[in-house]
Amino acid sequence: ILRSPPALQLTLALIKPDAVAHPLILEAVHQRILRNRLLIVRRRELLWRRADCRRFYQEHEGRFFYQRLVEFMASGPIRAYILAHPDAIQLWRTLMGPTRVFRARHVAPDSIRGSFGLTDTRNTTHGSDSVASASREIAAFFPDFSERRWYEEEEPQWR
Ligand code: 3AN
Repeated sequence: ILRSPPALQLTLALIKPDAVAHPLILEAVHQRILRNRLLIVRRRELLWRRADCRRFYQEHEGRFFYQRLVEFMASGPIRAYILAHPDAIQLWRTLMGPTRVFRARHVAPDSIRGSFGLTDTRNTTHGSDSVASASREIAAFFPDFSERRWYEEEEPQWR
């Protein structure tokens, strides 16, 4: 029986400056993306300006770690991906592990953050937490990207 494959969901993944600065960690995180069958739709490396960090993390404005987070995310190159998978958002968040590094090391020691996270701020990766934030975050990093055009013109080769 031929069944149509499930629709692909998109998520935004970031590899943060702590990991981009270390080629072996950068490569290890990239391999986890491939190994777990996440499809790499787009990818770019960039240096983030502070103003863009502030906007991206505006929901955390006022939290004790906000300034630290903005300084850190602008401190060196980051890598951004659009990833696709039927369950991309949840799958990538599971691969990342918990936000807090102490928790990550204890409850998910083999996760990305459990393996490579340095502190609660320098925790290796970011992933969108909902469909709404995925589309907002994808637009922030890939302003020319159109999900509809991708789905119609490029995605069919994967179906
Ligand atoms: P996640 O990245 O797991 O979705 P958020 O959205 O709550 O977590 O936090 C965004 C980022 O803010 C985290 N990735 C981390 O770098 C930083 N952060 C969050 N909570 C803390 C904390 N308690 N102490 C320091 N930094 C934090």
